[in-house]
Amino acid sequence: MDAGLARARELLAGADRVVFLTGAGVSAESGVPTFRGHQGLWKSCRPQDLATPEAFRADPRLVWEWYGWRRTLVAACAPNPAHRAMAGFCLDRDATLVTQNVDGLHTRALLEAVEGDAPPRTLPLTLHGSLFTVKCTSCDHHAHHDGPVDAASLETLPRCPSCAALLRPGVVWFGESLDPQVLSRAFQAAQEADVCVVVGTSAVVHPAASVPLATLEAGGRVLEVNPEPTPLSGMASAILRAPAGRVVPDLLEDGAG
Ligand code: BJW
Ligand code: ZN
Repeated sequence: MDAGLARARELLAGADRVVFLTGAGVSAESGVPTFRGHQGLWKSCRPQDLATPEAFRADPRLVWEWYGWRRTLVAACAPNPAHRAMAGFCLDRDATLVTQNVDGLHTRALLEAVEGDAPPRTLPLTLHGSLFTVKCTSCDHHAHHDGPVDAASLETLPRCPSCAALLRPGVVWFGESLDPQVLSRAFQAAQEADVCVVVGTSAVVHPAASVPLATLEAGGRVLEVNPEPTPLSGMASAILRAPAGRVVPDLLEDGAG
């Protein structure tokens, strides 16, 4: 076995509690584009035009068109071996999955893993919301919403059933606060974890990128899975420079705990 993988498995074997922090890279092998990097979404679109409350106020039709396109793209994707390995690990071990991803693939992998059995004890903590929910721009209404969105004009965009204001995607944009309960559960899990496994994130967006720091500050270790270096790499006790779908199953397979 590769020395890096052996070291990483050893770290996990000695851990009672584990927290995972994942980002777009974990879904790359499922066909979901990442944000940054050569083929990332931000190469062809500017985040300030699409992923801020100001952008939605300025042009809700354009923003909904983009989110509608991403919904269709993600709906055609399936969990990959990394999602499935993490789901299996979370069902067997004391582990919490925290994700920045809005694609729902971790949840789908978990639900597939428990098919026919009782529902999983906990679902992933989704720091940045979900592509398949909406919230009202005026009242508290929020709901699951995975149907098609007609972004042909302002008049055809989805409206709130309670107050008729525009609905918006149920995601967290730049400059917006994350759900305080979700955030607090993520940081608590990170503080209590012996190991934080960070998979497929550039670790530049905060407060998500601070989750592994909470593990380190509480005396735990960080293990990174990413083909490229990140600001977290220098703090990691073990690093696997490989695509998540290839290496995460080997990392988490039976025997690593
Ligand atoms: C693979 C792979 C393979 C490829 N296998 N790996 C502290 C310091 C500086 C700034 C701030 C700070 N605190 C807050 C801020 C401001 C801001 C921020 O962080 N800005 C920085 C970018 C500078 N943060 C916020 O605004 C947040 N809100 C907030 O803090 O509220 C409080 C507040 C309010 C007002 C003022 C100030 C504070 C909210 C952040 C919301 C982020 N939203 C997005 C869009 C979500 C909706 C959507 O999807 O449309 O979330 S942006 C985008 O980035 C998305 C992602 O979740 C997020 C992180 O990206 P991620 O997942 O890391 O993806 P990539 O593409 O960056 O990286 C992919 C990685 O995978 C790469 O490393 C590849 O190498 C790797 N990879 N293939 C494994 N096969
Ligand atoms: Zn409303």
